Amino acid sequence: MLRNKLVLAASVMALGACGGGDKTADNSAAKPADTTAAATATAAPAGGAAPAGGAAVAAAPITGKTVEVKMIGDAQGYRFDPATITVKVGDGIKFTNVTGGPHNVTFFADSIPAGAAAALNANMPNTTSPLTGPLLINANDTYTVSFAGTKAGTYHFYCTPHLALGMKGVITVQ
Ligand SMILES: [Cu+2]
Repeated sequence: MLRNKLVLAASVMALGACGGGDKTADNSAAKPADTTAAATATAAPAGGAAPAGGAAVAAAPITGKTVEVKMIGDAQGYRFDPATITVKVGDGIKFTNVTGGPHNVTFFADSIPAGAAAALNANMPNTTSPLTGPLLINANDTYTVSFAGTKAGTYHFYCTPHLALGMKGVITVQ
């Protein structure tokens, strides 16, 4: 009995090891297909077809100043400080998790200038879904959004974990 268990355990371990190995093998095996797909995708725009849906908009780096905004959660509530910000096209905003995180930066898709979503989304690193920045878990974690290549107008935004607690703000881009 004991011996069978040991053999079984060894088999499971071996399977586990194989599983890891298979993963690598699968990745390798998938590469040729991926390369083909990439080559096809690259060839399509070269053929004159425009990239669909503006998905291929490139990130535009900050060319102007960077405004700092604190993300705070304390006895007085959850807030961006300042919550009303004015920048110019080309400027950026650096959000810093000061207290009470995790916080993030999410834009209301229906409360930004028409046609601005693709450029804004491209300027948001590591989005977890469209116009949704990653969670800043630790104090002093920062998240910077460039407004280069975006449109003038008002951009309403909020912190996903604390929206219900009123953690939101508005950016005016001139
Ligand atoms: Cu928050």
